[in-house]
Amino acid sequence: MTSSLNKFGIIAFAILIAAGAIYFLMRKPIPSLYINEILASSTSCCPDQSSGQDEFDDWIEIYNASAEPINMGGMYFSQNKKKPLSYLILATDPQLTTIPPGGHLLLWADGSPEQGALHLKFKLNQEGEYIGLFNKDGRMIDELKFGKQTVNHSYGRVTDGSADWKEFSEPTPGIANR
Ligand SMILES: [Ca+2]
Ligand SMILES: [Ca+2]
Repeated sequence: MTSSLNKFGIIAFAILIAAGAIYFLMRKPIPSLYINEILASSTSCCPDQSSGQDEFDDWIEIYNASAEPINMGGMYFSQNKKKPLSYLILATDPQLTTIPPGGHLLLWADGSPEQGALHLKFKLNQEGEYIGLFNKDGRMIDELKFGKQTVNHSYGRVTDGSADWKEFSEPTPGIANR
């Protein structure tokens, strides 16, 4: 009796390990997206015109380094690494939220989600802060910790996807950093 129970336990354990391994191997790789450029304080640069008026909103540019289109709908931003699933990017408009291979997407950090799927529920802190981009399953895609920002200057990767960052006096929202 005891040995058949043990056998059952071992089989159940083996099945559990196999299921875990299959899940681990089958899950999708983390998308090749980068937080590529941000603007945390704007009075004249590149207004958001989605309301019909010029709104000098904060923004976050994302770069798709992969050879496939990537839909950001369903992903999350967070200002707190311990709470990755803070701000959902709505999956209601894939045409808006899909980035072509090698392309860029501008998300407005304007605290006005009613303006559409590209408008986030939070704004960036000009004094500096943490922002992270997280996959649907909570895995981190990319993160950035930035310091105090100059008005109308952006902070971005020196070139798209590069490891080095710099301040840009001429921001390049939605196009390659240069
Ligand atoms: Ca806006
Ligand atoms: Ca850019």
